[in-house]
Amino acid sequence: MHALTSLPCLPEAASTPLGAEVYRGLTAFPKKLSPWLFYDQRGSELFEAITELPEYYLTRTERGIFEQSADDIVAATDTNRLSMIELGAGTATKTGLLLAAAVRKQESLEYFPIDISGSALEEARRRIAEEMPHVACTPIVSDYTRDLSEMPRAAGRRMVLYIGSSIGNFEPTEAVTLLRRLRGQLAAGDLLLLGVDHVKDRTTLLRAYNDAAGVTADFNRNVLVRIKRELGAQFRPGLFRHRACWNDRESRIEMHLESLVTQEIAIPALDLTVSFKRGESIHTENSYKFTPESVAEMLGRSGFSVRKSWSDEKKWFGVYLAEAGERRE
Ligand code: AVI
Repeated sequence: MHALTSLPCLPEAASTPLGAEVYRGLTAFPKKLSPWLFYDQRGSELFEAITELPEYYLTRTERGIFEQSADDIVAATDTNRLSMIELGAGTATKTGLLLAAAVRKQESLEYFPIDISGSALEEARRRIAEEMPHVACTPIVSDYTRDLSEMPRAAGRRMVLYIGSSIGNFEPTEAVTLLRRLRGQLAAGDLLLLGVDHVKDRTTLLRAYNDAAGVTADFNRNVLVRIKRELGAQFRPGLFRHRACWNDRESRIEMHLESLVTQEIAIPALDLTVSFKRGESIHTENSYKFTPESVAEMLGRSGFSVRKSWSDEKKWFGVYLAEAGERRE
């Protein structure tokens, strides 16, 4: 005979992506929340502000690599019929340097920016139409982390851009799963241009996630502001402290929100009350840092092989051009 088990009857809000993630994350031990929760309108603005901070070297360094080597990157693709697809393109500001280099080489270019934000893509499309008449830009509004089936079938060789070290916000196994799914949508010989942040001295890494102006702290706490607003939770986000630390064994920066007091937080939309001890934290983000070897290994496990790479003088950031190998059945 089977024992009767009662399934928990959860409120409707727990079945939305946000509600389900918050329910799962805040009832887990240790508590955690997924980094995609950062990116509502305010979170995206705060992230834009982070990219301009003196301590946040990532964006500036990658842009420097493109300024220096965009022509060389395009030359290394070895074709005059290149098209570009960009995952998580946003407003595609850095990409302009690569688009311009491709137009110098082959006169015209098809470019497909993919992003979950329609408004960011519209801004990209308008700017490109104005400034780069030889680029045919077709924006695709889609969440590439869930669905890659909209991958455009452009003529010639496709190069997928996945820049900004976004791959570093996935757990290593998830990163390989995502890259393998991407490989599954490509033909042998198609290309991936991957931007990753390199392992470096701990002080530089920690400063990038602990800026003096407190923008990263606001970005981190914004997840709480969002839970408060969208799920009607009753608490003060200011009673959580932003904490970033370097986990050397896992090669990652971790971000946490640490409760400054013992408190109980009611989240009516989820029919949930969450208790925090003083000093207890919610793990909100991992940002993995790579070495040339660990990038090659991740790409190899995903069906790609590195063809060429570029870096800055200090070797702080890396841009890797990888080729999709033959499919193994
Ligand atoms: C989007 N991603 C690459 C950023 C990073 O550096 O991991 C997100 C971020 N988190 C804190 N600051 C920036």
